[in-house]
Amino acid sequence: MAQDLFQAPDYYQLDDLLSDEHKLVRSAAREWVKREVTPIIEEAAQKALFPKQILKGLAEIGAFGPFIPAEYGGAGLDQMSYGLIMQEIERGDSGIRSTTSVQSSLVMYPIWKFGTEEQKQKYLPKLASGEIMGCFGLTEPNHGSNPGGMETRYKDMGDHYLLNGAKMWISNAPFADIAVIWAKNEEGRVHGLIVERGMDGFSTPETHNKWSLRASATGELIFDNVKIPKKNILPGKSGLGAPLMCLDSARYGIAWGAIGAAMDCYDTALRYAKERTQFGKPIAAFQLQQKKLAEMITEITKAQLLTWRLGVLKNEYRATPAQISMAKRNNVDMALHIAREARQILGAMGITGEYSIMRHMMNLESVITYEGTHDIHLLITGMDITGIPAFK
Ligand code: TGC
Ligand code: FAD
Repeated sequence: MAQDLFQAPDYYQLDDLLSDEHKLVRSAAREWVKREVTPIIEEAAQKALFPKQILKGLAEIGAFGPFIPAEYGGAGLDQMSYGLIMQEIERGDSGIRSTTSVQSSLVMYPIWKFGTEEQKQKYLPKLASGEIMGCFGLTEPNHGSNPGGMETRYKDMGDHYLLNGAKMWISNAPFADIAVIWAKNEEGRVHGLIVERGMDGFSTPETHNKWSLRASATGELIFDNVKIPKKNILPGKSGLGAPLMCLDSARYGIAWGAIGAAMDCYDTALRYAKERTQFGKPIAAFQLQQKKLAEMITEITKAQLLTWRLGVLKNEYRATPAQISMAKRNNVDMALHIAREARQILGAMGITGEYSIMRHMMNLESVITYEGTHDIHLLITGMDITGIPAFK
């Protein structure tokens, strides 16, 4: 890929709303992405390989469990910092942000919130340093938007649990050392369990032929009479609300991340439009191209404001799940729209790996589907404002 000339747009001077620490954290992540992600990401995506060599660097910039307290190896940062790190990483690639979101919000978060002290001591420091990696199994072949219908079950066998079932579309599954998975007990109540690679009957086949999120490894989790030690259950919370709380944290990070992808597309398109000449003029001089660019920066600015406010609410423990849904839905849709418009500004060059835009566009097709589809988040807003659930 060409040299990384990224300059972050800040049309409404939102930097004034950030603390020095926020800017420092963001700058470390931004520089790291320029140095370590940009040079390798295009080839990784083309070859559909997860670039494992970046894990150490992700840990060093505090991307694994930014909000986890330092006593468990986390960076002990606030939610605004978490969001800014996700923004910068997704500016590089949504697949890398996926790996990071899963590790932080879907693996470390449930262990921290619902785990025993022994589980926290055992897993969190190693997850924070990237020594071990995790994945999160909620979706099943027959239950995506409706996780409450899950069929994966565990039985109490006295000295252990016996786990059977399958999860599908699981980010990090092919290489994860542990899986935080959600299964029903004999009474039909959902609980979280920690499954470790190497347990008999546990396998993680990789999902191939993706056109999207190619630099992220996706797979299945298959449980065939897996014996789970009783100490591996997460005792702090049961019911579907437990995995959904994890999703709230991840969806919040995605709301920020999508802005990163949008900023990269906008910045690339703006630079290209000023440099590319047709009919004796830079294409940026044509009203049609200016309309696209002006609308992009308007939408990015609106998303930045929405998300900054969400960060403030999240820091104050006042952000509701429905507010998070609104931001995830709006920002991912905004980013996908900008990616499509930006690609057109680049003409034929837009379809090549010389520029990041097409990769962002393809990635965002997954981002708009996972962690709750575009439709599901709309229904969550609908339920919130009317009081009537329209899912069923
Ligand atoms: P419903 O009856 O409404 O709720 C069941 C219980 O959960 C509580 N709850 C929540 N709690 C916290 N946060 C939320 N966002 C919550 N939403 C609901 C609710 O209060 C209730 O609690 P209780 O105590 O009364 O039992 O559930 P439902 O079965 O009607 O489903 C509602 C629905 C459709 C909104 C929900 O299930 C949903 O969000 N579906 C989308 C599924 C989804 O997002 N899957 C994501 C899988 S993980 C993933 O995609 C990772 S990608 C990672 C990456 O690579 O970045
Ligand atoms: P479905 O639920 O079958 O939905 C299909 C269509 O029907 C969608 O357009 C949807 O909006 C619509 N629909 C469904 N229900 C309704 C309704 N009530 N009203 C109106 N429309 C409706 N899951 C994990 O657990 N862990 C992971 O790490 C993970 N990583 C992923 C990585 C990738 C690359 C992808 C693509 C997915 C990942 N997922 C993961 C799964 C993801 O969360 C699901 O794909 C998502 O929740 C949607 O489920 P589904 O694909 O089964 O679609």
